[in-house]
Amino acid sequence: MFTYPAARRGDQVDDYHGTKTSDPYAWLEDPDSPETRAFVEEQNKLTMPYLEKCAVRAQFQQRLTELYDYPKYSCPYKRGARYFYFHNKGLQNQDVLYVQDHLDAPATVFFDPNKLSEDGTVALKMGRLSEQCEYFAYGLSSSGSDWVTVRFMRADDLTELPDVLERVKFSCLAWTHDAKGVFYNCYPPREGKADGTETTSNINQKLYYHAIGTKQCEDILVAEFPDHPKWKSSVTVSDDGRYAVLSLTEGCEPVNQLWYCDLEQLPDGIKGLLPWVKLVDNFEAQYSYVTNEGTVFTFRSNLDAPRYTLINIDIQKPERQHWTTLIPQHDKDVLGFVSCVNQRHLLVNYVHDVKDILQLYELESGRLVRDLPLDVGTVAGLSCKKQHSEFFYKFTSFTTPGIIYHCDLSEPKPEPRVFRQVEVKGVNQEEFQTSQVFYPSKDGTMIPMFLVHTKDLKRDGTNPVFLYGYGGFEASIQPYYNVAYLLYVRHLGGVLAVANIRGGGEYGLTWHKAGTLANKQNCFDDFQSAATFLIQEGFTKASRIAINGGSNGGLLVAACMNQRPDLFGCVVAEVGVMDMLKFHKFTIGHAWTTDYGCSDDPDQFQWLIKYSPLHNLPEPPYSGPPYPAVLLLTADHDDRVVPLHTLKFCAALQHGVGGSPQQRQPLMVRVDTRSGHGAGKPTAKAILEDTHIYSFIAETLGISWKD
Ligand code: X99
Repeated sequence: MFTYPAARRGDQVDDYHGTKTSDPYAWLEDPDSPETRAFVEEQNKLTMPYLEKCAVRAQFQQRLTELYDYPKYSCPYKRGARYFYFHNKGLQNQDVLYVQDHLDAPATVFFDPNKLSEDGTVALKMGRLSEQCEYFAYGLSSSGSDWVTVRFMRADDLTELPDVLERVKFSCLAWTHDAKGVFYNCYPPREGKADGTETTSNINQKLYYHAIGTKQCEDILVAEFPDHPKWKSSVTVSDDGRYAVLSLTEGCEPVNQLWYCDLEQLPDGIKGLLPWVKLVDNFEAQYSYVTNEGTVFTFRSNLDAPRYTLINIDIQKPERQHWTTLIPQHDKDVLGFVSCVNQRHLLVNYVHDVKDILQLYELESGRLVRDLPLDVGTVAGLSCKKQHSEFFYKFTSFTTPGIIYHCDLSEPKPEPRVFRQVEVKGVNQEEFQTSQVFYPSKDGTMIPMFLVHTKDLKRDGTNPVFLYGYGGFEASIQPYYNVAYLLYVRHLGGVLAVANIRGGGEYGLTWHKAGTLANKQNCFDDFQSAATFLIQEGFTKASRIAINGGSNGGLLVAACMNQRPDLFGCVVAEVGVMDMLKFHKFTIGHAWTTDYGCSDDPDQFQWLIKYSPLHNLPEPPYSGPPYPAVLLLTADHDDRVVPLHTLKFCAALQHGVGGSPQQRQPLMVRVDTRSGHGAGKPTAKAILEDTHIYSFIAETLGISWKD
């Protein structure tokens, strides 16, 4: 039994369309109050010693550090005449950007974020070289926050420019081809701090042009949407440099408006609000710029095509009846990313049952030229440019850290060749087996799931399982390399299961929509059915299943735990959305109403109250089945999903379940500092966090270390 810190229960009651809902821990919404700080401190005082004392902690940490220490590389990309690529020697906190004159030439450091902080908490968020490689514009973020500061450097001699752009968030960063400046987005100044620990709503984003050598206060406002505070905008400068292509979004749904501006038609350059031409002025479908040949633009789109298609629009004949299909929708596979290469080719990715396909097409005709060889897994990176004949792509899978291929289409018989392959040290890939299974969900829908385990696994119904899911925002969870997963399989004798539940984009827009809004329960049913399947198939039993998810996946595992506390042995919910009635009020939460709906609407309130993790916890005294062991994680600079979700959920969980005499498993929260939602997390923090997560799972499921 654990004694949890006492947390005051306030008397706040909210009225949602006549339904009174109490919010006793609303006081935790203020991240700066002494009471909130004390709550966090007391929780950490309980959690951190517990995590540190877990039986496998030292071995896991040592082995994870050892196995994580392998060189990592991104695909190189060419700018001007030089090649740039990211590289991490192994345990460096942040990847370093290198430059070389040609592929066999020695590389030198171009930009090293590790130099910017002692503890690696300053990360490079975005970096853009100008077209002829005169300048490098780059955005830095601190402590994992979404806030970005943009700076500039001369690319030839690496001298810093005085230009600084602040209050940048959810921004594009696009050079005009004359290298005179960049398009970027920022939010208007507001009262109070903006360091990522605040919770204030991000609204009224604006689009600016910053001319090199000027002050930010002189930046040219090129687009704003005062009647639409939730709109976000993003500029792509066309491959030929002539057009600024503007995409407008309202939330996270894959739909946008598409406006453009002919930069050659501006008599004195960019001097004020641009004369945007509205090619698409509604949010019915998504249009992503691929390339253009003169006035004929190619877009990836889901217009009447839930699995996506390529369309051509001649902006001189913008009416719908003139739009043509370049590559039609596939019968089954989802058209993924598309890039133009070698002037007249397209590199096209398809997702076939959650595995990647890569093909080369002709831009002019949409004709398939050839398949590019790819093992079973994921294209984790692709670099190419329309005017260059060569391209690189990086393959990864659960057991392959990365193989980078290089291909030059100017050769007489171009053939992709392995350019770089990192050796997996310490783990023998031969010991692992990856498979894909399809299991039925509650409504009979077949759900794909990847399983990774050692080849000698016995199906004796007792194996520990690590079941991961996400289920939202059209995000597909494709195979990826994660050292901690391999340790779980190899040294904790576990089975990794990744369930491709609805809400994601695995089979396109239809699959996505089947897990949103009124259909959100499908995500939870799919995930619970994964656990049931693994039990029925003899892999495991409920008390040996750990479930894990982050962000929308934190919501997933918390909701599943409330619905079936008996089905899982351990729940690890990272940076989760737990208060479904209030999420839209904080930072960028309003953008997620496209997946979740919003409690302001009476019908949507009814969907949300049914599964909101915070609102579906038991009241004491609780006498139902004991809850699984719970580890919640959040961080003080998470301004994507603000920590209050996890803190309120933790207080309510400990209050509702923590006092029950049958509850033997811990219900804990780990609150990190100088850390955020996940992006840009330094290696040292990532290793420590994974160590704590897996040690907690091993401790609470009763797993011992296997050498
Ligand atoms: C977001 O909230 C995306 C936020 N975001 C933008 C960016 O809207 O990061 C944007 C515009 C332009 C540049 C960069 C950005 N997302 C992304 C959701 C899931 C996602 C998220 O973080 F759609 F994949 N969530 C947290 C959803 C629930 C929990």
